[in-house]
Amino acid sequence: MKKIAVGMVSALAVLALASSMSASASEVTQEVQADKGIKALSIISPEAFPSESEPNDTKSTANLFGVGKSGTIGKAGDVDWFKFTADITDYERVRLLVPYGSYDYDLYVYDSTGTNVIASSTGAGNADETLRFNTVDGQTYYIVVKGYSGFSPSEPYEVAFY
Ligand SMILES: [Ca+2]
Ligand SMILES: [Ca+2]
Repeated sequence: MKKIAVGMVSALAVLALASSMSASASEVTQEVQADKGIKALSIISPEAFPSESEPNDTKSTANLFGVGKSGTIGKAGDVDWFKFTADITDYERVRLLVPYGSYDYDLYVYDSTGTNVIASSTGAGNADETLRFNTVDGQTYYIVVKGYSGFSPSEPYEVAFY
C-alpha cells in the first residue's frame, strides 16, 4: 500500500509540475515518452509520420521521405520505396519499427542508382531494424521496406531517422 501511495503522490507532483510550467498535457506526455527510447516512437505515432502513398513499389514511384513515414506491408510481396536527398556529408541512422505480430519486415538503403544496397538490416522474426550509412551532400538515397514474411493492410510500421 505504501508503494501505491508514493506512486500517487509522484503522479500528482508531475501534474502539479506540468500546470506550473504551463506546458500542455500533450507536450509533457511526449517529453516523458521520448525519454523511454525506441518504442516511444510508436506510442507517439501514428500522427508523427505521414503515411506512405501506394503505389511505391519501385525506385521511380518512391515517396518523398521527410523525417519519417508510416506504412503497411499490405499484401504479399509489397515493397515500399522512399527517397531523400542528403543535405550533409556525414551519416544517417534509420530505424524500422515493425508492428507486433507474425511480421518479419526488413530495411534496406540503396544508393542513387536504386540498384546498389549500401546498408541493410534483416533481423529475424518480429525484430525492429536499425541501420546507419554514410551520406554525401546532395546525393539521393532510397530507403526501402520489404516484407520478408507476413503482411497486414491494417497494422502499420514506422520508418524514420533517429
Ligand atoms: Ca506499402
Ligand atoms: Ca508498396
